[in-house]
Amino acid sequence: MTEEEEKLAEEARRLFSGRVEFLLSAPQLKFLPEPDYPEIAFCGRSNVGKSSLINALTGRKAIARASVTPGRTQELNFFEVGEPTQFRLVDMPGYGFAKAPVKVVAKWKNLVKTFLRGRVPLKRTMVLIDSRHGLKDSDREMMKMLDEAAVGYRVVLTKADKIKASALEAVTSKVEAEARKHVAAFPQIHVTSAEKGMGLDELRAALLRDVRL
Ligand SMILES: Nc1nc2c(ncn2[C@@H]2O[C@H](COP(=O)(O)OP(=O)(O)OP(=O)(O)O)[C@@H](O)[C@H]2O)c(=O)[nH]1
Ligand SMILES: [Mg+2]
Repeated sequence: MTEEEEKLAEEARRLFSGRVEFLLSAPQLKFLPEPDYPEIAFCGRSNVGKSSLINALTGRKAIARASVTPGRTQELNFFEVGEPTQFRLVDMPGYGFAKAPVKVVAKWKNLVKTFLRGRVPLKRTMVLIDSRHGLKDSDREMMKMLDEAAVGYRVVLTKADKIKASALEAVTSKVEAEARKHVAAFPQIHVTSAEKGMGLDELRAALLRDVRL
């Protein structure tokens, strides 16, 4: 990290460890909060670790519910950061969960896509990818949708503690190479572990930069 990045990271660390409060859960678009603050959305396949990453970034054990049951997060969950509020984090329902009923999947998809495409205060979207699995077709579909809607996103590898360093290096370059082909994706990807805290300082700093755009 450069000196400027270090400064931003320090400020971000202070913010994320300060006030973080659950605001509301929106099962439908009509329940969205007023678009008063910049927002950062976290999306990705079911079980990829969205809720865990939000917990880890904010140093809370369970501010966003994390579970072993895929498909647990079924609404858009909003969290406010800062005193006074500086921005909001949005935990989204996961996609690509094969066992969910077709109707439920269609409902989530619609909710997620409509939100990501049309949400005015949305500053950036995090597309989370499980390090062990790399990019799946459902991720590519999501990335393509974000490209087409011109919604800027960062690709974030999760659960980096679960694989060997050599495998992690391989998946990182592979995903990075593919991200470079997507117009709305950041060329650099983030490698994280909610469990071990890997990559969190850099990601917090990047998020703070994004909300201030
Ligand atoms: N080892 C390890 N496990 C993780 C990490 N992040 C998440 N997990 C585990 O992965 C499982 C799913 O995590 P969640 O955070 O609930 O995933 P999610 O993306 O929010 O899932 P849905 O809300 O169902 O879409 C849980 O059992 C977590 O403990 C990580 O960095 N390392
Ligand atoms: Mg979740």
